[in-house]
Amino acid sequence: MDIAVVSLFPEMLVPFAEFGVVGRAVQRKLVRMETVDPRRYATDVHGTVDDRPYGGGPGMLLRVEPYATAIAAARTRVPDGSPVIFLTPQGQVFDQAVARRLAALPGMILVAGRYEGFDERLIEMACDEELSLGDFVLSGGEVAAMAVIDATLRLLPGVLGDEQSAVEDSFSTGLLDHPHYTRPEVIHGRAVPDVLLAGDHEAIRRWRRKQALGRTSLRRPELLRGENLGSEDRRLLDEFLEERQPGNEDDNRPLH
Ligand code: 9D3
Repeated sequence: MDIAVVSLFPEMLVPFAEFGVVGRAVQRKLVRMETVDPRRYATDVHGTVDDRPYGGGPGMLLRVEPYATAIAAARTRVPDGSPVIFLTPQGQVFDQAVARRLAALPGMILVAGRYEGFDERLIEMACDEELSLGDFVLSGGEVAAMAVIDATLRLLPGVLGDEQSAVEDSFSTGLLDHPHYTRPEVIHGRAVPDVLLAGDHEAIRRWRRKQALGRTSLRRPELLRGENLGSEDRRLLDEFLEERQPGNEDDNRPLH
């Protein structure tokens, strides 16, 4: 996949493309990432990319011309059929289903804004799709672009290598994750749940499924609304909710 990011702060993307899962994907040439800085396409000597809003009001807007030219330059860096995706607070909320859709593309152009955002005519002319990370205020689109890239690249064949974690991940199951424990067996009086130590793998699978269902039901009930739980899932969730009395912290209780 070829990705071009249009940004006034291209340096923000450099360490992102160097480390961890994304860094490895770049190294292995499973993805090509480039940045295009609209300031380089400004027409005046000062490299002006912003201007004051018509109608008044606070803040500055991003001008059409430098961004339109930068996006045209970005088009030459990605395959035909790569959509131009603006990161804006007004966009569709990014989720795992969107990540799966993007992972099937040959490439994409991500456009990150700053200040109060874009002149609307740029969006009308040059944007195929707007994405948001959710209802909170960022200082610009770069962090959102990195989140979109990260979630998308993880779904490309070969990117995760041996860790086939992507398929078993929360959200591919549609549920929140179950709790995890590693050594030591007891810390600050808190023990690892017995079932995880006993070696009964069917019991462990059931316990994890039950925890995942229970936590999803308590913390993110909207994720379960669409789901039609099977008979085992319904029984496990009923058990979880039954066992959850005030004061019963079950396996997580301190041992003193
Ligand atoms: C505080 C300024 N807001 C006035 C009503 C508007 C506003 C403009 C520009 C708010 C944020 C931004 C910059 N945000 C992004 O570029 C952005 C974003 C976000 O803020 N939240 C969630 N997803 C995204 S994607 C891009």
